[in-house]
Amino acid sequence: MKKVTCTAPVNIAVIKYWGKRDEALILPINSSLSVTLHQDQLKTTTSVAASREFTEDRMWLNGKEDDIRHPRLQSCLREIRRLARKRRGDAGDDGFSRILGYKVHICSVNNFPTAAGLASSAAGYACLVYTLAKLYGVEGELSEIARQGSGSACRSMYGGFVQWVMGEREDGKDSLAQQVEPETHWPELRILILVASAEKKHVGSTAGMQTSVQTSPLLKLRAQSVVPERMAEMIESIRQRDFEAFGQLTMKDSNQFHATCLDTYPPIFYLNHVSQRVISMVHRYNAHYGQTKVAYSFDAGPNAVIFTLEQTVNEFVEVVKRCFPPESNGDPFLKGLPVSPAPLPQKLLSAVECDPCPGGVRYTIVTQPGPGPVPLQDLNLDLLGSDGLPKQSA
Ligand code: 2P0
Repeated sequence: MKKVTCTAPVNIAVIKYWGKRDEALILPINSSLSVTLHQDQLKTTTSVAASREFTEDRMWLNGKEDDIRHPRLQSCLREIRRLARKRRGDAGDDGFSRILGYKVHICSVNNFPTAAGLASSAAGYACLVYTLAKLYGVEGELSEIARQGSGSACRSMYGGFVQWVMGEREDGKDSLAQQVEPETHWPELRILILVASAEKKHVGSTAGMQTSVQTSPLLKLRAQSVVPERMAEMIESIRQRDFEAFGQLTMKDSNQFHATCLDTYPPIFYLNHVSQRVISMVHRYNAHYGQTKVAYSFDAGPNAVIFTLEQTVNEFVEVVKRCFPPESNGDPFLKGLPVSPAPLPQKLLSAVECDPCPGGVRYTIVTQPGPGPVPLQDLNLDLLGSDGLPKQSA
């Protein structure tokens, strides 16, 4: 039996992907750009084993056996095996070729609750593709395959700041992720995830974007005339570490994405009353300082992702606690990077004054940009036992 274990990160888009031009190959109608989050706080771990003894391909997700026949999973398996055959064609029988004929067992877990509504498909498919590539000894460009698992997964194949170039070809060979800057480029950047609700989202991304493509004129305008310019501006703001430009553009792009959801017919609502309060809190905070010190972004759910700089974290967390007094349910309100108490000047307090909404934010994860997928260092932490079955079940 050959076994490999790797981990992969979550990413948050600051220029959003919403809408496909090809459903089967997962080709987008616009390019997008994201920040890869640090795996110390959020990651997927995947173990893959291949053995002559296995009679079928099998998969376990977060401790429960899942259907391996899922079409997108099958696309990834098929494509990576195809690539392995092609790239290793001339290498002869070096051990990799032999295991290509074996069935695989796949076991994957997230270190964050799926119920938190955080995008798990991006980290999940990135991790699957990266781990399979290591198993079969495939090097080089893999984002094209991760993309076929889930669009946003291609951006989780790199660390730091990553663009997914939409490409032009019909076969998708040029629809790839590229690193814009590595995670070390902007060391002061911090990301706070304000987990707003445990509700399951009403409309999944795949179905939601399909309806948006069919019905929203705003989405068409966005893809054709807004995003191309914004991509260039966003890349420039990152290169310059210009938080004012980066933050403004991040908020505007999140807002436009949610406007296209509202422009979809029937409309899709991902933001809730907590999200709206976060938006208002951020704008009041920035207005008090007369500059963009904090920026929000929302995906297909009500959780807020906050971008800010290290020097602002302590004070802003105090503001969050004022607006959303933590409800003690035994769990800590703050997870991740350390936060220290900070005084809130009276003038600032009045500026951000709001009706407190107790428990509106369940907890906050503090993190920073991080690296792309990596092989697991501590081999004792792998997920499949010597019998090829999960060490732990749900
Ligand atoms: C993004 N989202 O750019 C956008 C912003 C949600 C809002 O990518 O159908 O799970 O698997 O390609 O990647 C969520 O969509 O959709 C997403 P599929 P995916 O991060």
